[in-house]
Amino acid sequence: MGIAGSKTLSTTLHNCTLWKADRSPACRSVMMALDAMNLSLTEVDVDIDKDEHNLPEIVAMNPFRTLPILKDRELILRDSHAISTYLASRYDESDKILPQDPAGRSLVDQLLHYDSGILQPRYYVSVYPILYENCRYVMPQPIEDIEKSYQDLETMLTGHLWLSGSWLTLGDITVAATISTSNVLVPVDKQRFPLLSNWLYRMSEQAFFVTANKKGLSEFTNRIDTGKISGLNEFKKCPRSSLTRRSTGGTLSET
Ligand SMILES: N[C@@H](CCC(=O)N[C@@H](CS)C(=O)NCC(=O)O)C(=O)O
Repeated sequence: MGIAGSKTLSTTLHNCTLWKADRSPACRSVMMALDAMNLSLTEVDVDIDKDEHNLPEIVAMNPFRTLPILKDRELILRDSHAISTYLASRYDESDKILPQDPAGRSLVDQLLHYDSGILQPRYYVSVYPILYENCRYVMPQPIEDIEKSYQDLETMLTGHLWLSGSWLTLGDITVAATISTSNVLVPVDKQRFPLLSNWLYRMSEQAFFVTANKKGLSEFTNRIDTGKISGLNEFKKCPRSSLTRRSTGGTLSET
């Protein structure tokens, strides 16, 4: 399963483990990148709602207490953007989703910095009061800020199918994880942001979006709509492979 759903064989990264939570957009961006590159590794679910990201073994790897975390032999990375670019530059041979030429690469980096510096902080300001402070609504200022991002992205998409230009890259994948999640809180208005809305639809049709984003997104939506944690019995802190996740269409099942 590649970007266009091709049936090339998956490469298993035997030394790599990813600690992640499906409802987290940062984690889903890495999972989508893995699926787009046909890479598999061991995935371990960490339940943020049960505070598992504060367990000593997780904090030892990431004192910032955030997910995702990647371990490749002795290397530990604790930022989704660094993780995805590391995996792509080390293990992806296609040179497609992370171009090797400096100009193409800089366009992707630009989007990743935009996600990390602008989109993610605006998303967290909007969602944390709902997730952790019993707030039921997104406040007016965060709505305004998120809509400013939608306007930025609408401008970036003028004359382009993809945020990175003529083909889909890690930049699109990363932004799609954040925006598809922000969209649950502050819906992308089709009339005001037609290019962004169409781009999000195109992204949602990609095979990797179905296998790696859809389930976590509906878990997140359910959490926001009801305040409840869906499918509690599905949260298991046991390893499974990326391949298993993909073969079940993004749903969790035992290996
Ligand atoms: N810039 C970091 C952000 C990571 C981050 O903040 N992750 C969130 C989940 S999306 C988290 O772990 N939050 C902890 C919490 O909700 O308590 C990245 O992209 O990896």
